[in-house]
Amino acid sequence: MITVLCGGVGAARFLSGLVQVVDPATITGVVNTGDDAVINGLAISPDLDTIVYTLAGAIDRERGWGLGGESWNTMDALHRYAVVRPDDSEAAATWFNLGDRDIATHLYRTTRRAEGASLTDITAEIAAAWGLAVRLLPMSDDPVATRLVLPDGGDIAFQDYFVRRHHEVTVSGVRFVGEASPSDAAMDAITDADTVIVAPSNPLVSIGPLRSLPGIDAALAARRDRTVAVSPIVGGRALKGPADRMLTELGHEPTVLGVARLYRDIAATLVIDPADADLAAAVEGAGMRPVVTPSVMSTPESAAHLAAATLAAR
Ligand code: FO1
Repeated sequence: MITVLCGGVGAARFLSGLVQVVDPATITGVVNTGDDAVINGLAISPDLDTIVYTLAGAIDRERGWGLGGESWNTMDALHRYAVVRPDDSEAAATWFNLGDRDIATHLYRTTRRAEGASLTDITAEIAAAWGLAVRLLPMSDDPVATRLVLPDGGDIAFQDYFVRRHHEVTVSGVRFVGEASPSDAAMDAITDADTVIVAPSNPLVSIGPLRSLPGIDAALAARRDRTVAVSPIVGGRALKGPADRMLTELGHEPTVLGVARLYRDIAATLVIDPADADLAAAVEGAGMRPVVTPSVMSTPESAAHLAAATLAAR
């Protein structure tokens, strides 16, 4: 059994490679929910949905989120109300784009939440509706909110930072708010797995929320020799999103060495791209065994290659 610790787009592409090289029924994804938000009254779990849509072959590949071939009639209609919205209201939020068909997923999740269903059960239902064989688990059934600390000491919600402000503001810290525990299923998936893979996701705001849950880091450290991490940084740049800038702003080196220093306590091996081969010795010096293999997942074939090389690195 293989368990993959997941954020959003990078993890989704990695899983889409992994299902090509092993039986999908042997794969469990434990997914970050620190990005989750209630927007326009809808419970949205962006990382879970990105993974479901990607594995179902329904993702908009260019954006990396939402459904391909979407229409936006609801968002267009919402603009009518944005002009009458009181200043202190979050109604008619048009900064966060919800496609017409994507909204169906959020309506389902929101209604099931209101009925008292756990996010674990709802996620299984959504994955089944899309015909997925991979088991997807939210990291927790409790709400956890990733918040970005600004230089003035105030903090903002993740989607406010990422989407509303286009991750253009400087951040001075990350906070995870909520008295959350990992779900039993998520914890078991980590402790029982033959191999744990840390997907090429942002170490601070995608994998960080998972690691902030009580017991997760200790469980990973206890099986460190059977855990492989894949660097989301290639040639000093994040493949997608603000991970490189965020690493710098928060005092880490924006390279595979910085990634190794963040992961060395929980994983023995770090997969890095040939573009970073010159840092392999430094990664080793930091306490991780480097494995060099092409890590840019621009095609289904390259994602499958990375997944196979990651499994071979065990
Ligand atoms: N990302 C954007 O950059 N702009 C959006 O308007 C946006 C809407 C959106 C709607 C549903 C969903 O599941 C994801 C969405 N994302 C959007 C992506 C998402 O918020 C981020 O990529 C993740 O939270 C980071 O992993």
